[in-house]
Amino acid sequence: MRIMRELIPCGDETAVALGFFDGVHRGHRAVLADAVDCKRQGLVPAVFTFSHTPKPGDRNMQLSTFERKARLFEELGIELLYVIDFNDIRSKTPEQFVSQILKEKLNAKRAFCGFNYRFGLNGSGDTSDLISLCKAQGILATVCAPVTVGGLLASSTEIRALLKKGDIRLANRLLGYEYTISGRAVRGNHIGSEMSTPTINLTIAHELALPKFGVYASVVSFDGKSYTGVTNIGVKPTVGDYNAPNCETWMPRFEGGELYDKQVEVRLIGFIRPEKRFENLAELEKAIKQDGNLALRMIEGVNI
Ligand code: RBF
Ligand code: MG
Repeated sequence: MRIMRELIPCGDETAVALGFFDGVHRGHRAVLADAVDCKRQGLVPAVFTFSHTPKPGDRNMQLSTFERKARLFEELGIELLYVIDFNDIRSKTPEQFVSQILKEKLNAKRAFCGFNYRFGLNGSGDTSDLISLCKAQGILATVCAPVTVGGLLASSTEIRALLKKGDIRLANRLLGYEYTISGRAVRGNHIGSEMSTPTINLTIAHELALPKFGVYASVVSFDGKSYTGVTNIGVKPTVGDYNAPNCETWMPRFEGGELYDKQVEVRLIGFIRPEKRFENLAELEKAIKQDGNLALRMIEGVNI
């Protein structure tokens, strides 16, 4: 997938999917799939999106880092990604956006967007504006229908709310993949290695939405291998570690080995319990082992 960070012509005829695509959820996937289908007509499947410029107080809002988003686009068959600073185009009217960007830079023949798409100066353009303005430029624009899963609208807002409630299973169904925290393993406080449940610690990208603090059954991947894990997302009230929220995982079947600095992915599969303050470390250790058994049962269907 080619990534363009400047508004320069791409040189191809494109079918472009429009949106911010936070989370690349099932609703987004419908839009992206329509663009990818146009490959059969000889068009290059493209995405036009914005780089996020976080404002203060804007932390922990996004369902995907840019890196994950880009990877998901690529997996879905997108071949060209324009990721543009919003400030560079915010003053363009809907007409200018269509003629100067979709037509002149992306050479779009088809355009696809979600049912609630807005564009141009102050979001003044809506989907019917897109259709008519595109038509005037020889571009066929299509508005994709909303996607519902289990009676819920697949939307970033809905998914954020489900994560906050700890309903990871439904959040994952709306996403179309498992909510994932990834990063390099950092040093923990070493209490875990004294506790017979050594853990792997990841810091959580500051822009990423936080699930409800608590313990989750998870699948952990590194070095091309995957292990069942049990992951605490939170601030560890028992050990008084009230710093930034941490993602800490014990893998009951992992027999040790240095994990520090490894690139790790933690996929959250099922909610086990809320994070709480234990009376002492022995109680906490007992709980972690119990959590581990539950995770093995949930993910591998076994008891140990
Ligand atoms: N810390 C807490 O203060 N409360 C918890 O409920 C809690 N649950 C955890 C569950 C699991 C599966 C893991 C791996 C850790 C948990 N922790 C919890 C973090 C714990 O305080 C941390 O592992 C210690 O610092 C030992 O490293
Ligand atoms: Mg949306």
